[in-house]
Amino acid sequence: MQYDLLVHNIGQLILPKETTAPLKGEEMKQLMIMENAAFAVKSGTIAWIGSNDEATHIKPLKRINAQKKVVSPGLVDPHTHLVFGGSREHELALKQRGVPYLEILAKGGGILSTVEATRMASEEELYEKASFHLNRFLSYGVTTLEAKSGYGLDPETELKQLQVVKRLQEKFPVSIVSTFLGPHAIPPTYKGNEDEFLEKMVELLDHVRNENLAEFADIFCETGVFSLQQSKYFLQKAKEKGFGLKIHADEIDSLGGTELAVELGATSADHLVAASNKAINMLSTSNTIAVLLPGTTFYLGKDTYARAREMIDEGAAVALATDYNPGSCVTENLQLIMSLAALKLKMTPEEIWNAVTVNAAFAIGKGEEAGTLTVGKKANFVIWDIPNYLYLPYHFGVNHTNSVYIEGTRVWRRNDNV
Ligand code: IZC
Ligand code: ZN
Repeated sequence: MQYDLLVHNIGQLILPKETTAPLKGEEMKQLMIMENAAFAVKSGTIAWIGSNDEATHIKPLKRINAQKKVVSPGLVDPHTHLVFGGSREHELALKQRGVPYLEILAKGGGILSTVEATRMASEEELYEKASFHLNRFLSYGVTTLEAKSGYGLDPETELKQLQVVKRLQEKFPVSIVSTFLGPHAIPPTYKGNEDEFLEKMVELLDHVRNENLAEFADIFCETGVFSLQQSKYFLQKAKEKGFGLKIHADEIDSLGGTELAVELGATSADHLVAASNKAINMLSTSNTIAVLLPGTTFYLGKDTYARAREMIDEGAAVALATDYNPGSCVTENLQLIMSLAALKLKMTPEEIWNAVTVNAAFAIGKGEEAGTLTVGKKANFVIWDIPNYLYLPYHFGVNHTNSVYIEGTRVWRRNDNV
């Protein structure tokens, strides 16, 4: 076959294991890699994978010498709040004075301040701003990500956000999965009438579904936001209407959102810092993926992190994400999250790579398409400026990306002056 591209002289090719379900427990502890590898691309798709020796017989149209570097699938970020107006740098001083996240929200700041800015912004402004940050994600090696709405809290603005995601999907090579997070906070005008607001968001689900604006539905189940009962009501309705389910669960208080996620067969339960023993046990016997967000715990200045070790050791599937948002985790750097996972969640490098590739892809319903490098899959990959896969979480806070390819085409490259 005449291949378009051959990537050869790869020191370590991170595959990871091809699977039809997320990697759980013990499976997460093994990372499938090939040493001295090569692979070929035809029409944007991986067409051949083998040893560097075998590759000497291949005469492609174009070749890339990976110079013994590490190559992995494009990273997958399964939890971001990509589209929003404004920023909240003024809240940093409040945080330094010890004002809790939920108190800032209760006083009309936090999420509600971003809601105001998002309502004021035009669709064009939101699109331009999100584009800038999406490109930054790409520079960190992310080729697939999830993007949530939730800064509108009214039909018009929620749809404006989802429309921006749709335009980004059409315009950018990055693959974007859209999530409707209408019940992200209670708008001040509905204080005391929370159920009425929730009903409005349930009604909006139909429109979102009919217009194909989101694949997943999500809710913020937390003290002072939505109760466990309200979360159950909303997610059940979303399930009936054909949405995949996600939930912001047990981030600050242990309300039982993780247990609810398992009961409803949610694709993922996210945060889980305060998840109970029972919740961890339930996760381990389900296919609901624990999406952990250690950047958020770090940014909120908390000492207690999600119990990743217990989750994995008991047999759960864990993925990692940035939670990129203007309030509780302001970064697009998924590589930094990988370091925090090593340092704070005590995850091993093998578990971490699985958590940002194969498991992250399953956490957004993209397990068949993204997260692994196999013959037949899209040639979305990253060449890393690191000597081996252990190195990435170890050397923290910088960008190790050498170059990023989507469907065999280079979409980002490190400037040699950096
Ligand atoms: O804007 O604060 N936790 N939602 C739930 C967020 C954090 C985003 C924000
Ligand atoms: Zn979030």
